[in-house]
Amino acid sequence: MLEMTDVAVSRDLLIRGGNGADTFNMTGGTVGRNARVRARDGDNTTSVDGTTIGRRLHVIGGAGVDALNLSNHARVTGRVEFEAQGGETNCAISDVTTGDFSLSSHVGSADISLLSSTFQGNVRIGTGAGEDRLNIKDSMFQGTTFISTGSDNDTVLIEDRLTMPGSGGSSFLPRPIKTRFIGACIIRLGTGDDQLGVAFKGSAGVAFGVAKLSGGAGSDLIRYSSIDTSSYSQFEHVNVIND
Ligand SMILES: [Ca+2]
Ligand SMILES: [Ca+2]
Ligand SMILES: [Ca+2]
Repeated sequence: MLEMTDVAVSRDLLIRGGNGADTFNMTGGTVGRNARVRARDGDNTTSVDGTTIGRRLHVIGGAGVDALNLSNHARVTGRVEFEAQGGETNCAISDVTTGDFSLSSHVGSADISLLSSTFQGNVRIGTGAGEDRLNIKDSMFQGTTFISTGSDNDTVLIEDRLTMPGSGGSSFLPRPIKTRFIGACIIRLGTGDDQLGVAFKGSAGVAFGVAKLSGGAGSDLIRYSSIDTSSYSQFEHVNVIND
């Protein structure tokens, strides 16, 4: 276990784990340029809570569980790269601003949540084999977003905060949409029986510019709410390919 609290690193930070279980927690503080974590084998968790990183955060896992948590107004000016290897992958991002974001995982399930965050650059998520789950909520994607969940039965949910109940009780007041894909959004679910849900169960809706949603081979379920009202998802152009 390595803990860093309110530490200011003027240039680069490199953390190397061993082959056991490694936990690295960074709370507050700053890194002037790049922060790099090589976690190696074993069950590893890297947490960044409220830290500002001037350029890039690069986390490389090994065999075993790889987990990355970013939270509490952490800010990465350049890019976040998470290269998980074999085994289970967990990634929780909440209240974070970053430029680009990339995540790659391989065999083993991945559980990813992107909540209340802003991605100012391009986002690329590839989760490969294994039953993967991706939940996006209340977040802004300013560049191009590419999501590929690979083989096996995967689930992708894209939501917004709930609408508020109206004074009449049963009706719901529309609220401004927070989950927006400003650049193109391409989602490929790959082989397997996959599910993609956009803005269900009282969600305020999700706004897309250009969306290309592909189920891939298998028995897939792609569901999205009605188009073109203030309280439902808005698509300028959507192309659903269920092949
Ligand atoms: Ca998969
Ligand atoms: Ca799949
Ligand atoms: Ca499929």
